[in-house]
Amino acid sequence: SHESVAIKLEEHVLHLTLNRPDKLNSFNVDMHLALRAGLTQAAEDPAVRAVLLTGAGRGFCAGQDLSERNPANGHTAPDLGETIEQYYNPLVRQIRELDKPVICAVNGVAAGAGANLALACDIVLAARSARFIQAFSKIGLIPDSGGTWTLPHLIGEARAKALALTAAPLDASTAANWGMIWQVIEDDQLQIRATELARELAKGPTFGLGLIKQAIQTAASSTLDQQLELERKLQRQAGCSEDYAEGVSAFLEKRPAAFKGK
Ligand code: T3D
Repeated sequence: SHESVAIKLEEHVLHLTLNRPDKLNSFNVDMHLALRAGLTQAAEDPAVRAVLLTGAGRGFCAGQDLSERNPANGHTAPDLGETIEQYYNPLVRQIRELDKPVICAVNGVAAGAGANLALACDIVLAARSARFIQAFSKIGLIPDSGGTWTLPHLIGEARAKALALTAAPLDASTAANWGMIWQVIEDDQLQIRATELARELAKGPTFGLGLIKQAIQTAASSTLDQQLELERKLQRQAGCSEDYAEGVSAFLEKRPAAFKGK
């Protein structure tokens, strides 16, 4: 049977592969619901300790499936506020609120909401041939899925505005040089390297990694003083974890740590 998101759990990594390759993995309702279900599984299943999001075929994700928005098929304009609220915003919130690392392997073009979905993830690797396109302005829309927030935070207002206003494609190495993503990987190595990274993180102190993610995300809206207070609170929690005790013991015994994720 055809699934619009292929889901597989292997070595504590939940692989979520957008799987509408002949539509460049653009979003229809079915793919939204499938991805949402995958992210819910990631949150609820303790066996999941990292997520790897990628796309099948030559593209990562081309954003909204525009064939579902063909004006010729309807008399009134769709309420995009409603589709954003129902479908796009929940995905971004799920990724940001998940207390486990989310790695994104951008295997090809990432356009519109597809680009911003990638930027919502914690660590983004991109294939050398991948492109990021804020395609929205070409059809009269604005960047959504958090793009107007992630872009200026990651690359600054000047670059964010130019990308969003012009819809100019950004190649993967420029994206990495600008600090928009973590690394560029040669095309034929991307899935291998992304899987290695995800498996490595999945063997990590998952509880502590979740706290790191939370702390860094909170910084964007905090003063230094608030952040120092948050660090104190979260470090207290981390210090009570089994993995902290194991990490210190392993260091002192000069052996690799065997983390349990709690
Ligand atoms: O509506 C709401 O709910 C609001 C939310 C909006 C969120 C958004 O994401 S809005 C932005 C939507 N996305 C776009 O505007 C991008 C449209 N696609 C493109 O500009 C290009 O396809 C790409 C730059 C991504 C890739 O170009 P290229 O030349 O590599 O491939 P292509 O030939 O254009 O596409 C291959 C096929 O995929 C093609 O179908 P065909 O001709 O082989 O039958 C193309 O039509 C299809 N495809 C690509 N993107 C979409 C799509 N079909 C439907 N919707 C798409 N977004």
